Formats: sequence, structure tokens, C-alpha cells
Amino acid sequence: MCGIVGAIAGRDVVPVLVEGLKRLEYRGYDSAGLAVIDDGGQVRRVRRTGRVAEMEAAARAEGLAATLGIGHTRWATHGGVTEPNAHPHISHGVALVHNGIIENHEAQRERLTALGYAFESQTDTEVIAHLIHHHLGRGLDLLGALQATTRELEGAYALAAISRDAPDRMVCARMGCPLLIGLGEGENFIASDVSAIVQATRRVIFLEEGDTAEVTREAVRVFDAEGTQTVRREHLSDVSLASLELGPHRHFMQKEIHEQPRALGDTLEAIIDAAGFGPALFGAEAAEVFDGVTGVQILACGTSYYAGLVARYWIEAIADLPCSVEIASEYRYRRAVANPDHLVVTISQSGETLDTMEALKYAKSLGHARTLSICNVPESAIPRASRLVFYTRAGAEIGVASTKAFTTQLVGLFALAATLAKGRGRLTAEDEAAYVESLRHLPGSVQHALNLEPQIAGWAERFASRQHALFLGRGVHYPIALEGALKLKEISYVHAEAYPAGELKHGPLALVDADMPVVVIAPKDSLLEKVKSNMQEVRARGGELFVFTDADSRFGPSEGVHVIRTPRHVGVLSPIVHTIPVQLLAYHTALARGTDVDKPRNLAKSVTVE
Ligand code: HGA
Repeated sequence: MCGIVGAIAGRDVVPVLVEGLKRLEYRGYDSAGLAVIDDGGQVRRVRRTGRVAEMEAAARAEGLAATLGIGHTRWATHGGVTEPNAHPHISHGVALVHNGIIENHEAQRERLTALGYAFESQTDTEVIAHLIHHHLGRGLDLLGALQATTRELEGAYALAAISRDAPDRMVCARMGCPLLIGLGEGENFIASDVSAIVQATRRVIFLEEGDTAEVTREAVRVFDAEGTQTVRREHLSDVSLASLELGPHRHFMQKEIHEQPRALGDTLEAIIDAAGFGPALFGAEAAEVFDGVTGVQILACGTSYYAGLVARYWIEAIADLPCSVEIASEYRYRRAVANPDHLVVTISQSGETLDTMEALKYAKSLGHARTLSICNVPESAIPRASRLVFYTRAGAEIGVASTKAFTTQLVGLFALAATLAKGRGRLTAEDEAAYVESLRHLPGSVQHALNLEPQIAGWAERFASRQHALFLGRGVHYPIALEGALKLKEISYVHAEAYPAGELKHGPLALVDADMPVVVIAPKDSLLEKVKSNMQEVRARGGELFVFTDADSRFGPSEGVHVIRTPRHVGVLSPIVHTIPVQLLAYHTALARGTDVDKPRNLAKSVTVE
């Protein structure tokens, strides 16, 4: 979703801002803009709907150059995708960019209109620019005006502002949306995501909820929610430039699918090194938090929710603990009954998914004190609000459709199931050794599945001309069918639905005919015979089957039944391996249909609004 970058330096910052905005493109956006204070002390602004490259060309044509500026990629929430709605917004020499939603913008708009301010956009954001200007008029300096403004805002925001009357500084604020400050030599930066500034510096300070800050070339002053000057720890970011670049691949999604053996290997490292499971994998307090846990409540959205559904099978079967999984945006708005002995697990690639964050806050307000986050981005909001964390080590995930984040989340969740089981005396030493051994082989098994790409690409040609598809699975592979259907929808725009295979005859079978391809996840597990019966039901109605199975199933092709086999059954980790073919099927179907794989229409990467 929206992205912010700001820079103050002794050199021209326009190229820094443009490069930062390009690195934020992956988050999904519909317009881009930047504002600078030029040598003549004037605010100059360029905005365009569409790609950053178009905005960059316009900035070049105008000869924009300056040592202070802010930039933004906008994913519209309030007001259409138009140039006047694009950020930065300007009020009498104050330029401002904003991520998030201001909930009391209507009341503020009325008040500011009565004060004589004229509005140029339909956004919620514009009130903030006018409020800062209004408070400057009361004699406050830029930081004071920002602080007075934030006291009047309700909602979520990350803000950065500059003013022609203070050409030696930027100011910024954070509430509910991530924001960080990058520290350079004689130059400093502001960004919503470290990838925006990693080309300039790796030294970063993460702002905390309610913080405001003033950033000059030489100094950074941070103030907490009470307005007291404070010190926030400096971190050295390990985001690699290579993970932000495409390299030889056509798309980030393709790159990230193929990175999975490495991503899984990195995520597994701590388990393999310890040759077993234990609370240490989840943080210093984990032994205490896990002690006496009588159940697990998982909260997540989208693909992460499906990871939670897989985990439910593992947690109940291996750890013998009841586990419920709920969509975060539903949980947060219902009257839920909390059991303080249940562990609340939130799953979010970015660690900033707003619905998941709010669900976590709600769970805590209900009395849940045992909280664990499974997350891919260090120091992001959700792990910081949780007592325990398992960091997946997938590396930056740029493609909007999640791939390596999902499979590495599954590793974290499997480790959780095994650790809880061990703590409860439910894991024998032999089982533990066997699980570690399976995990050790996981990157290799995933590589074997990746090697099936040419066959899967052949199937994708046939899906490209279809309007609909069904995905079936049973047991722990049902969530993989859900994930396969979601991937296909997200990036190829083919309508797809997933069902537990046994549910077919209760309704969806009515949809099956020769035009409805049916994808089945059917590895050699205890449910295979049941799944085979469900496949017969499809064939009997003329449906065409596309079956992903493993060599141990001995399930072969026949008329109307196409089969692709992974080399061997990998036991309890089979859902992870069977994710790879459905990812590849979606990717190649999208390629065949010519859609924008990394930036699917209407979608954004980090979903930081409700
Ligand atoms: N509400 C603002 C910013 C939207 C946003 O943060 N999207 O991720 C707008 O609509 O311009």
C-alpha cells in the first residue's frame, strides 16, 4: 500500500527519492509524487497517476533538484485515483505525505473550511497539511505544529512534512503505520519501509507508536507520545539489495517461488542446529508463555490465514491441543470469549497487516497475555506488540502474491506444533528425530517439486482460456487447495474456488462439466482413497481432473485425468511441498494470460488499511 520516503542531504535528493519510490512500488500503488524545497526556498511538487517512472520523467522535465524533499506512492482509500488526490498535499508552503486513514477527517475539514482553508482534493490526508499550517500560524515551529496536529487526529498514520519556512529539516510522526529514520553521514532519511532507503544507508531507527521526530542533516530528535524527548535504539538492517532486485527472472513472483529451497533452509537453520525443537526458537520468554497453554487461537488474513489452517491440523494432531483459526478482520469485530491459557498466534508476512494488528490488540484487551507472532519483517509492528516471535527468514518478498512467506510460515508453525508437543510430553525422541530429519530434507523436496515447472507450465496453457476452476483437497491438504485457488484468482484473474473434496457432493458438484477444470491435491496420505472416490464423482460428470500427487500414491493418468507427481511422499510436511505446484500453476496461467504478475490489479502488498 502507500509508501513514504524523505531525504535531507548536501546533495540533490531527487534521485534518492525517485529510487526510494521505485523500491516501494512492490507494495502496490496507483499514483506517485514528490515535493522539494528548491534553492530559491520554494516548494515544488510533481505528481502523476500511474507509475513512478512517469512521475520521474515529469520531475526530470521540470529540472527538479533540491537538498530536501519527500515522496509518496499512494494506494487510494479516500478519493479517486486522480492527480489532485495524489500526495504530497500542500498548504501554504507546507508539503505533507501520509500513509493510513484519518477517521475524523470530515469534522476537521468542516473546521478548517470555517477557518478559511480551501480544499483541492477529496482525500482524508489534506486536512493534516492544513492543520500543520494552522498551528504554524499560532507561532509553533514545524515540529510543534506537527505535534499539535497529531493530537487532533484520530485514526492511523505515518506522516512526513517539510515547510518552505524551515528548509533545514523534515518532521515525521507515527501512529498505527510503520515509519523509520535512516541515518547517513551528513544526510538523513525517512521511510515507511527500509527497502526505500537501503541504497543510502542501513542504519535505521524504528519509530514507536505515538512518536514524532525532527530530522536535520546532522541530527535526529525523537519525542514519545507524551512529547518527551527520547532515544530509540539504532538497528543495522540486513535487507539485501539482491533481494530487492529481479536478477535474471521475469517477475519477482517467479524469483521468490524459486528462492524457496534457500528461504526454507535459512528458516530451518536454528532447528537443524539445535537438532530439535524447544521454546528458545520463539524468544526468551517462550518457556514461561508456553507453560500451561491449553489451546491455540490463530489470527491471520489471506494466505497467512491458510497457513493457520494447516497449522490447526498439526497442533491438534501433534501437540494434542485444541486450535481455532479465524480471519483477523472477523475476530476483531465480534464478541469473542477469551481463555487466558490459550496462546494467540498472529501470522503476517509484513508484520504490519492492520486487520491482524487490530485483532491482536483486541485479543489482548480480552485478557490474552500469551501472544506469539510469525512474521517475516524484523522489528515490524505485530512482533513488537507480541511477547514471542518466530521470524521466517524468507528475505524481502516483493511479489504481491505471497509464496516464500507462506511456506516459511508453515515451517514456523510446524516448529510451534512440535515444540508445544514436546513441552507437553507428547513428542517421543524418535518422532522428534524423524521430524528434524524430514525438515532437513525439505529444501531438497521443494527443489524436486520446482523441477516439475515445465509440465505445470504445459497445464497452465489449458487453464489460460478458462473462466473458472475448482480446487479440491482433504485434511491438511485442503488449505493448500484454498491457497492454490487464491493464487490463481490473485494473479491470473481466473475465478477459482476450493472445497474439501468430501464437500463436493453437497453443492459444488453442480458446477462440474467439461468446461470446469478441477485441480486435486492428492498425496499418498490416509485420505487418498477417499479423494480417489471424490475424483470419480467428477469424472462421472465429465469434469477434467488435474491431479498433483506423489510417486508413492501410484495414481496414474487416464482419459480426462492428468497427473503430475512429486518424487516421493514427505509425510507430515507434504502440504509444504504440494504448495509449490499450485504456485507454479497460478504463475504460468497468469503468464499465458498476460496479466501483471507482480502487481495484480486492485491489490497491494502490505495491507495497512482496513
Ligand atoms: N488515506 C490516504 C492514504 C491511503 C493509504 O495509506 N493507503 O495505503 C489516501 O487515500 O490518500
